[in-house]
Amino acid sequence: MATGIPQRRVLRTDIPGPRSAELHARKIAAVASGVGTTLPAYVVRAGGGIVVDVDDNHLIDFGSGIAVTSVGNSAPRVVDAVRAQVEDFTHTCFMITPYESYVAVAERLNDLTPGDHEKRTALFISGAEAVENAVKIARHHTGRSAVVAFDHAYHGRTNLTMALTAKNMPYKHRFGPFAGEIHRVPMAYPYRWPSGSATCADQAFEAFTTAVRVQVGSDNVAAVIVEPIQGEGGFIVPAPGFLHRVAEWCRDEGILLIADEIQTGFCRTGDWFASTHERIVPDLITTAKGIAGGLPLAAVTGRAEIMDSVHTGGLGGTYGGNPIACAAALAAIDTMHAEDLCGKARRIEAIMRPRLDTLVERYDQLGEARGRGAMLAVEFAEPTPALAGAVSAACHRAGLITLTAGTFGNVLRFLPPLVIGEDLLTEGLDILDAAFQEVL
Ligand code: PLZ
Repeated sequence: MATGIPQRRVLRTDIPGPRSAELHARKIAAVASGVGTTLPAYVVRAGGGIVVDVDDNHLIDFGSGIAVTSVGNSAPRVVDAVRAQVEDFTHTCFMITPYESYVAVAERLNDLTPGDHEKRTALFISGAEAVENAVKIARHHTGRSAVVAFDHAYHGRTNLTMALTAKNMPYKHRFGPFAGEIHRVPMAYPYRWPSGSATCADQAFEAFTTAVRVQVGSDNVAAVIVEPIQGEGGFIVPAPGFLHRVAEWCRDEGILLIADEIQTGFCRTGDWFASTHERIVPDLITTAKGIAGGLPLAAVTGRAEIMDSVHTGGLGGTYGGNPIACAAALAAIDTMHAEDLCGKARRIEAIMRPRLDTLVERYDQLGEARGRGAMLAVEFAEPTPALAGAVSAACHRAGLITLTAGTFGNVLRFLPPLVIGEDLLTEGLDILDAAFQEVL
């Protein structure tokens, strides 16, 4: 790894340290309080598995900025590509005078996403914007308006994507009224399925089809949108076979299946896309986050006949597929190939998963460990955020960046950069062990 940052944890002050505390006071005075901060250690540099703060603490990164820096922060190929692009031109607007890198990103996505049918791609800036556009395209193509989303879903913070998102606090509370024609159905969430995990897939599928047929009417439904592993909802891996059956049923009913792979995509789960594990070939796929090594880029990729049904000029945006973000994406995708980051994600799982299973065995308060590749989590049995928050805070104090998630805020989730060194990964897991000992 060419990052110049030594790949080891160094604690020089409390976390956060005094300089971070000063900056945080400025943040509180200047930044809208609605914009929260998980760990107020202010960053000056980052690379590989390390984040360096203003007090020169070197923190171990188990968050990747929420699954974004999968190739590592300032990954060498990304830095070179961005630098070269910034010197050539920074923006023309692809809708005005186009450039090759946008086309090349579309070609790569058409090639990498599941299914060997003909595809087209449109580029955007944020994940939420990609989801909005996938819904626009699905409605336009089908001439139907209803959209079905799942319990525990997260799809963004814009008006339509808030409506698609399940959880009230903090995402939706007092931000309504929300976009209409969104219908919610149960997710096959094995750990919390009332009659137990064995019956989960069958019963959830039955509940899904009944709700869509009886309450909405299949003919009215443009699309079903689903995260193949639910991210913010708590790294919920659907009961085996559930999504495959949903996909087949949708196809029979003429309903489009949108896979939101914004958090799961680009090697995170040990394959290019998590849909592959679920044996589904979505009609439309939304991507963002890991796509461009930290630059803002998002995409909708889908069947050519669906994507091309929209009239010219119907899709776009000033910055969508910005040339710097496209250069970064091409370099990030090259890095994923060259460094076999799908293999690295599986290796991370092989190291982390037994350690998480041991925690579950050791602590009654933990319900289960789950996830795939480098998208792993433990869920506390109690559906309240207290313990996950306390363990996460203990990790932060010890210099390990961890995140929580879950409808009940009771899930500790781990999203290390896929390039993280194994020593650092193990050290992070030791810190996690110690944090459990401290709190429980
Ligand atoms: N779809 C599956 O995970 C973003 C949200 C963080 P944007 N998840 C992180 C927060 O609290 O705002 C996400 C996602 C899935 C859509 C999105 C939205 O992507 O790039 O944040 O708009």
